[in-house]
Amino acid sequence: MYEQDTIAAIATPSGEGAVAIVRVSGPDAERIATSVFVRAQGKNGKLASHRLYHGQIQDPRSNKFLDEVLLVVMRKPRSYTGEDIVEVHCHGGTLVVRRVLELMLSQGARHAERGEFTKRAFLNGRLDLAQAEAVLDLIDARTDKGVELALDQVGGGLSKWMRELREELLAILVQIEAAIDFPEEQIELLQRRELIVRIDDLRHKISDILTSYEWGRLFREGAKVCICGRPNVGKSSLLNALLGEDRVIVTDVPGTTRDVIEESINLDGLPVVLWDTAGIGETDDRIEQIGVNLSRRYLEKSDAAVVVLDGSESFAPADLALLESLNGKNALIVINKSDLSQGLDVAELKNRGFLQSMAFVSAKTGSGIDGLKAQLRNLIAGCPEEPPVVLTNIRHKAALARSDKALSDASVTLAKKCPPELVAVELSEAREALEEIIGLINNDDILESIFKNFCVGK
Ligand SMILES: Nc1nc2c(ncn2[C@@H]2O[C@H](COP(=O)(O)OP(=O)(O)O)[C@@H](O)[C@H]2O)c(=O)[nH]1
Ligand SMILES: [Mg+2]
Repeated sequence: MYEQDTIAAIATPSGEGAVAIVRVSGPDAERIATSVFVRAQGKNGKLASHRLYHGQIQDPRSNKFLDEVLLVVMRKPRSYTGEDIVEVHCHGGTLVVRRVLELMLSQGARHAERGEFTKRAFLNGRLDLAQAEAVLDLIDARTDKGVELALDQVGGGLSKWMRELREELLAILVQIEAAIDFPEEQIELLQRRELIVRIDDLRHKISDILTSYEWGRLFREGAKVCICGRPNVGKSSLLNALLGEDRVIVTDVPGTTRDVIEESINLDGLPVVLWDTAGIGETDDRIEQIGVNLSRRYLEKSDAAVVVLDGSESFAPADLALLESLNGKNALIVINKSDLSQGLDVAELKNRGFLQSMAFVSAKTGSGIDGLKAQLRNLIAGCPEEPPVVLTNIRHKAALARSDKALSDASVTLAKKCPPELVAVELSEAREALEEIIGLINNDDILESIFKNFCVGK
């Protein structure tokens, strides 16, 4: 068990609230907290663990009462940090809770650093590193999916996979090491082949997990979709139709939208930011031209484009120029104004090599909008199935990629019949990268860079 001094901090956000919590953790937590706590109705005796007690906080130096509180002792190891924890639930309000904290500090606690409670939970083996980091993801989560993914990782979802990969890697390593220890037992051809297959298998699993990162990012941060097309094709109308409300001004005067308008929708759990841009096309108006340039920039930084064409008219050169400029970008062609008689030659689109999927809609009547939403979700999220494990942390991604690289090297080294020592070095590198993710190997730099992102009190 990792022993330290006793730390204290306010665990709730600053500002007004019904309740504010002071948290104390460490070997002296119970002594410190109970030395300033007076139970209601003069009761005393040892406090039971994991039970709330009603009473008051009193400064023993002045005998002054600071607040009426609820207090709970959580004795180790059944606590968040794995140490003795005391939490004091005060009345919300900045001053009261700060006084209670100061009192704890005057009794011998030290003010906690950022993330120090969670760091202790990690060092005491209550959480592994990936789980501890997911606590931060949970705090930062801004979408339901983000919460769900973070909760899964706090619960050890990712860690379980990492441990399994590591087990398999260790099993391979054992065989290689046997060949080192007993040099007369050369790695036979068959065994060599089998080892390469097992390494490649491992790499497939890692590669699946690596690709889930992009999926996770989209669901946590949301996808950015740029609605583009030449003026007056109905981009703003389409945004309104997707939102289900009249948010953007729609006129029949080309060039009405000059800024970029940003709105969010939720496509069956996938958060999407929609950018309605000025029309992209030739213009002599200087202000409109600024809008057009802005549109191009937003198009570039979007995850996908919705290219709107006016189905009631034939192609304009600007339509084709826009489609050509997409250059492999993830895009959906939306043919709007399906309520009017159609003048657009759809077959020509395919003949010209624009093979993106198409949606036929009327932003005016709402026809086709639900289908468009489904198509858009599919375009962005690719496989609609959720991967079995989702990588969300850039540190984990980098470590996994390192592990994969080392495995690939090991596979090549094996195939070249190099000495087993070389293979062992590469496999060990792959193993260490996996161990860094769950914190079986850690160093102070990694820990510091992780926990400095937490708030004080967590
Ligand atoms: N009939 C019909 N008119 C539409 C449709 N969508 C947009 N419009 C009209 O087309 C004009 C331009 O629309 P707007 O959304 O401002 O186009 P934007 O310049 O691309 O943003 C307006 O008069 C709209 O009412 C549609 O689906 N059907
Ligand atoms: Mg517009």
